[in-house]
Amino acid sequence: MAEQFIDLRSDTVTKPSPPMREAMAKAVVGDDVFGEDPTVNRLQEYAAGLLGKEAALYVPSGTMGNQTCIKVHTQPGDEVICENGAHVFNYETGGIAFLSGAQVHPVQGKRGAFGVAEIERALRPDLYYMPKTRLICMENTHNRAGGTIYPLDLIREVSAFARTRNIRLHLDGARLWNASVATGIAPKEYASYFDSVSVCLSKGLGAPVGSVIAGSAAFIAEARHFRKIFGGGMRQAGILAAAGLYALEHNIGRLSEDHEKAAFLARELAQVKAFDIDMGSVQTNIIIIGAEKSGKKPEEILAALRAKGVLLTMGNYMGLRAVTHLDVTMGEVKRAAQIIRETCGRL
Ligand code: TLP
Repeated sequence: MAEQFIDLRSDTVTKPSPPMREAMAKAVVGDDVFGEDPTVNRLQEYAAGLLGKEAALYVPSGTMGNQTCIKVHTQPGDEVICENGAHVFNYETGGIAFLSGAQVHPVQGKRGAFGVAEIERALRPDLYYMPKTRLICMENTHNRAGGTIYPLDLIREVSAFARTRNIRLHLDGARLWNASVATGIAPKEYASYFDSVSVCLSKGLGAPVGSVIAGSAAFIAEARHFRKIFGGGMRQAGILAAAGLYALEHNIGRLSEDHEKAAFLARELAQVKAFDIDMGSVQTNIIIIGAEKSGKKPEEILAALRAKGVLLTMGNYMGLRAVTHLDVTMGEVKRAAQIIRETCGRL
């Protein structure tokens, strides 16, 4: 049934391709809790190399990647600065409070990015009755802001500042590959400004499962401990890691096609009177569509589109979200654009 939909809900909906499945079937495996799965080890070494870090660790999801890193960096009662729309704050089920006992201090960014000025306003003075500002999390690309790319000069500025204040820096790089392909800035250049990085294999890269976190060898040793506590110690995980390796080796460069599809779709949808799209925020594969002017609830619009065979999802406040990915062709994107314009043109 789902086959007949043009599914633009997320780049997480992609399914492993035949050659990826072949790589999975042929994977040499072992028990990864003993550190003996050669394919997992190969994936970790390859990812650490791409990110220019000493070591890396395969984890089942982006959420576990972020939350494990946050756990290593913080103590209960600490404060974590992140952007208002950050995934770690909005979509990880309160994980920072639940798993780390830390609290979030959100700051308002511009298209998901903030600099030293915003951090300085949120920074806690060194007083015994105040929480300690221990960690800053940044997201690149920023999902809720519309797949926006974090400007490198801001990252540099924040990183230099954090180092002088002894504050750790974590990057939620679920879609770092998209930022890198769009800007030509290597993942390891981006990662060099952070103490830890989490990247996803199961979004635009098309693997069925998995993320990788990277950092110093000491950091990853500690992360391995918490991954086990969080239930993420896997056994013959090489069968999944093989898909991740295939994704890293074959599916990064092609993300530019997803960006072209998103740019096309955004231009088409910008012509719908009831929609508001910040075209400047359409920088990679995500489009956030404001629909407040329509006077309709986003759920109603989503249902009307579903009835016509197009799946979108909720974006930020009162908005919708469309995401392009490797399982949706330019032809399907054109068809979706036409259906959305026909369905929403009269709102
Ligand atoms: N994002 C999902 C939803 O949870 C919203 C999506 O469809 O975009 N960081 C970022 C920036 C993400 O966008 C996501 C997933 C994650 C982390 C978490 O990854 P998973 O779903 O593997 O836990």
